[in-house]
Formats: sequence, structure tokens, C-alpha cells
Amino acid sequence: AQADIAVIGLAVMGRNLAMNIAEKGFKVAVYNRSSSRTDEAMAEAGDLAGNMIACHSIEELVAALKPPRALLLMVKAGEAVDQTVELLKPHLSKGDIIIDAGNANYRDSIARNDALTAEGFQFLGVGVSGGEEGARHGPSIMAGGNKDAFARVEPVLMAIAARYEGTPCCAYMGPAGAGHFVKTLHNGIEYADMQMIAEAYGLMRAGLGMSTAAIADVFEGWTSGPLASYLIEITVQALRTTDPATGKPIVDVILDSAGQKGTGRWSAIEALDLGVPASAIAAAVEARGLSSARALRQAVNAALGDAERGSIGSATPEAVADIEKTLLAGKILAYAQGFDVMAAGSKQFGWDLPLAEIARIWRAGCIIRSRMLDRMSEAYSATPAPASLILDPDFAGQIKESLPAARKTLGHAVAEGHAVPALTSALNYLQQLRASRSTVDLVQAQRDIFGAHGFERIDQPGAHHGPWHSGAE
Ligand code: NBP
Repeated sequence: AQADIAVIGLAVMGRNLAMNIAEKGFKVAVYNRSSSRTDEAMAEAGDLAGNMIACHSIEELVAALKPPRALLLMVKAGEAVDQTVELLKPHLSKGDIIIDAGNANYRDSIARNDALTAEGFQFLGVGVSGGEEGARHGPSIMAGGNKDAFARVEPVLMAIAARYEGTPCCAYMGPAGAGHFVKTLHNGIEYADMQMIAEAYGLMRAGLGMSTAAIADVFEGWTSGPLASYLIEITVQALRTTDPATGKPIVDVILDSAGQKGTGRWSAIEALDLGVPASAIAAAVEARGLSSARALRQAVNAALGDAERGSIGSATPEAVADIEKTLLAGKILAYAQGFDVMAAGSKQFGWDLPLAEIARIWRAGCIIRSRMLDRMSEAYSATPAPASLILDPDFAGQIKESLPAARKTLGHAVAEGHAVPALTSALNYLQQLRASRSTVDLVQAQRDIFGAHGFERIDQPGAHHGPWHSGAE
């Protein structure tokens, strides 16, 4: 036995992770349910195959590993994980570590951890972000599970992780479930960030009447400003690409219907479950859902006519700067919501999630990597940590500075018939939060009328009822 770790599941993610591990000088045993994929992965690995051991059976795989064995699963999330674990178990020894590095629901990771630890095995639920490129050259890695098991595989995970100014983007998040919970929120924030960028693009295209090339120039300018991020960079790439078949910008021939694999939706569900508003994330998840409801969209379009989207102004540098500020405020607020959900989850499950560390390991490798996360990491390093990112003096300042532009831009956008669900959700969230008095006084009155729920008064302590029922106070 000579392999340091096994990678099981050699589709896009698994084979790239295996090559990454091999490149860092570890010996990695590789296995895939369909053997042909194992052979393909070895062929693709070229020189790196020298550090890879191709295994065509579970027996071979288990025999190739140094004890206590570490087996990293990169199979399709869900049942495939349980089926693979069941196949492995009879061949494993107590203390062997099973690592699920796919996009598991964190509740499944907790259940798998409980079941496997009861049988004497160890389990890690590890969130890996960065897609194919990240897996190959350095992903962001969020690990949860038994601390000793993490320590055993830490050298491998640290070596393959992305680096930000030399520091690996890999950290221990807490007990089982914590790693996949954080990865879920990463993806929820990713949905919001992407949707908001798309909305800003829409405002420039249909609101300011700009060409795709001109919009690409604007986004390119933003790559060196406060919005600097991987997602803005790939936006420039997308907008600059021409469709070889038609010669049109490729975005103009891509069908406006997006799928989803579940993690964005899970983050919105968790937010609702924990009672934490994450309206910008939820709006982004819903926008994807609506995009894929094509038959309904076509029927509504036919019944009500095409949306008459009007101009929100001319394409002046000021109008474009206003959209940049709108996106900046929206992005900070969406991230604030995502971090709030993590803070609440941490409290609920007793995890003690390291929020500063999370922002730190998201600075490179993952899809939402951005300059802003550096500042977010600093914000959460303060003692005491801010109750919300909005309360960090620097982010508070940025929001305050951007707010007039956001209100103006989104006001025009709504008046002129543009759909800007994520950006307006973020703005509404802030307007509600900062209002000295909301309209929930009326809701309280309604609740008391139909359900005698009672209310507090602004001028007297205690519970009160309105004078609507006979005999009531
Ligand atoms: P897929 O999610 O497409 O899964 C394909 C792999 O799962 C193949 O190796 C396949 O084996 C294996 N598999 C299946 Br399907 N059912 C199985 C079963 N019952 N038993 C054993 N193996 C089974 O691969 P992926 O896109 O590389 O993603 C892997 C994981 O990483 C997923 O959880 C995904 O959500 C997560 N992830 C993906 C990305 C990304 O950008 N793609 C990013 C971050 C995380 P076969 O070859 O025999 O069919």
C-alpha cells in the first residue's frame, strides 16, 4: 500500500482533483464505477499518471491505500454517495476516513457522519468550489467533520487548495455538516451575485440602449474597481465572445433559460428555516426558476403583450456609474444576507463557524472570489464581530455612498418596466432595516383582531389588546 489518498468518481471534478493531488507530489489511487473513465483519466493525466494508481475494483483500491485510509468521493451528490459508501464499507477498517467532497446537502452529511461514526469509521463533509478549473489548479475548500480526521488529510487539502497571497484557501469549518452548509451559502451568494450582474447588464442594454460591446467595456472597467471579481471577469469574456455560426454576440443567441442543481435553492430554504432574511438570494433563485418556466412565460407574453421597457436615460458616464453603485450596494447587501444565514446556522447548530476565515478562503479558488472578500474577512476579524456586514464602518460607508444612485436607478427601472428582482430585493431589505418605523403596526392590529394575538404599545409596557372585541381592554 502506497497511496496517500483515493479519489472515487472521475467525472470532471474528480479527475481534475486527482491530477491536482498528483501534481503536489502525493500518490493518489483513482477509481470510477465505470472503468472506462478510470482509463480516460489516466490517459488525460499524462506525466502526472506517475503519481496515480489506477484501480479497477474496490478491492484493488482499498489495497492501494496506506492506513488509516482516506477515500475522497467525488460522485454525483445524493444516492450515488450512499451507494458508493455501502460498496466500500465491507472492505474498510475502523478509523478509515470517508470524505464526501461533492455538493451534498449538509443534513445528509450530518446523517452520514452519525451513521459512519457509529460503525467506527470517520467522515468528512467537504465543500469544494471552483468548478473544473479550480479542481485542477486550486479550489476553495470548506471542511467539516471530525477534527482528527481533518488533521489526517489536511496536508493534502492544503496543498491542492487555491492560494491567496500565498495562504491556502482551505479551512476547517466545524463538525460534520458545517463544511457543506458553508458551501451551500457560498452557492446562494453566487446565485445572487450572478443575477445582480445580469440585471445590471439588462439595465445597460435595454435601459440605456447600449451595445453589447459597449457594455463589455463598462464591465471591463469594473474589473479594476470595487466590484473586481472573477464573476465580473467572466462577464467581460461572455460579452466579448462572438457566435461563430451567426457572427452575433454569443449572449444574443443563448436561450434565456437557466437550470439549477439545488444548492442555491437550499440556501434560500435554510434562510427561511432559520428565520433570517436572505431576500436577494431568494430572488435570484426565483429568477432562475421563472427563467426555466418557458411555457408560462410565453403564455403571459402572448396574453399581456411584450413588456414595454422604456429608457432609463442616456448612456452617459454618470448613468453607468449609477448602475455600478447600484450593483455595489446590492452585492454588499446580498453578501451580508448570506453571512447572516451562516451566523444563524452556526448558532442553531452550535458550530462556531469562523466567518472571517470563510471570507478569507473565498478570496481565491471559488466562483465568488473577489476583492471585496478581503475587506469582509477584515470586518469579521473585529472584536466583537459586527452583527451584520452593513454595520461594519467601511461597508456602511460604501452603502451610504451608493444608496442615492441605487434608489434613483432602481426607481427608474421599475417605472420603465424592467425586471430587477435581486437588486430591488436588496434595496427593499435595506429600506426596511433602516426605517425607524415600519408598517407592521397595522399587521399587529390585524393579528389582534382575528386572533387576539396581542401587541406591545410604544408608550406602555406589557401585552395589550385593541378595543375591537367586547370586553377587551
Ligand atoms: P457528476 O455530478 O456528473 O457525477 C458523475 C460521477 O458520479 C461519475 O464518476 C459517475 O460514475 C458517478 N456516479 C453516479 Br452518476 N452514480 C453513481 C453510483 N451510483 N455509484 C458510483 N458512482 C456513481 O460529476 P461532477 O460534475 O464531476 O461532480 C461531482 C460532484 O462535485 C457533484 O457532487 C457535484 O455537485 C460537485 N461539484 C461539481 C462542480 C462542477 O463544476 N461540476 C463544482 C463543485 C462541486 P460513472 O462514470 O460510472 O457514471
